[in-house]
Amino acid sequence: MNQANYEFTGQQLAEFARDGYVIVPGLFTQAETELLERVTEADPRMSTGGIMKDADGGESRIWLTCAEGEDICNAIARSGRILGPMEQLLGGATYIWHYKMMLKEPLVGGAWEWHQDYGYWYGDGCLFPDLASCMIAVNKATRENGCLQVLRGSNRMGRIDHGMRGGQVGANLERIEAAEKILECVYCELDPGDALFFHSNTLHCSGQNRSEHARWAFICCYNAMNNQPYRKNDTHGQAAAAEIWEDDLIIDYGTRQLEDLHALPKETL
Ligand SMILES: O=C(O)CCC(=O)C(=O)O
Repeated sequence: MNQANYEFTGQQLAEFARDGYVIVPGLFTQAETELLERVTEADPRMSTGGIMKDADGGESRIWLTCAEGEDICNAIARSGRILGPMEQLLGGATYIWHYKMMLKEPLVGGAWEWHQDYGYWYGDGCLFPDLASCMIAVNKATRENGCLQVLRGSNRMGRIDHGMRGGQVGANLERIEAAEKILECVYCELDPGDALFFHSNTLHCSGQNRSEHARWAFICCYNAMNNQPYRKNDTHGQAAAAEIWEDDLIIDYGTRQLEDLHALPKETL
């Protein structure tokens, strides 16, 4: 895969409209994915993140930002391999809503409740569900270490009500149970560098990580330019439409970032 100007085929676009997700194997190279993993390990803000408890007290970690910068995260989020398909999926110019590292550590990693991302982005003032995400596996994601699960076709249900569950926002359980009876639950097992594009109304969740292996995933989320929140939002959204950056910048910025992180005294991080 690994092409700068990647575009979804008509078949991939039809699959996304029908199923609410598309998996692209090997969208990012081993070198790119390993570098992202090493930058994450070297930057305690990223590798520690904030703790999100699931309903059983399991702990997932999340580092989320929409900060602009000449770094590996922005270079990936602006890669034509994601932005090309995103513009197709969202019908034109898009901007980075946020990007985040989702960390489930071995043995202790927590679950994510069933939810639609638009379940809470609606609350941020976006009038339309014209947002989508691209999850990139940093290390191998399996059923055992809590890979993402999606309800195939749930993107066509429209937005359903959400409420608090544990420390997380989850979708209405009665609706989930009814949907589970008629929609297939797909375990999205991914190899490092594989990408999962999913719609903001696609119901998704993930299980706890009781395995010996970490499950880290980098997720870039986008909004259509013509769907900016009607009220001010300090947490999400970069200022301008995302432009495609040169592909080489992923390795260039990542390498420089890693060197800078290694050069910094630990207490300054
Ligand atoms: O990392 C996970 O397993 C869940 C991610 C997720 O649900 C989200 O980003 O909306």
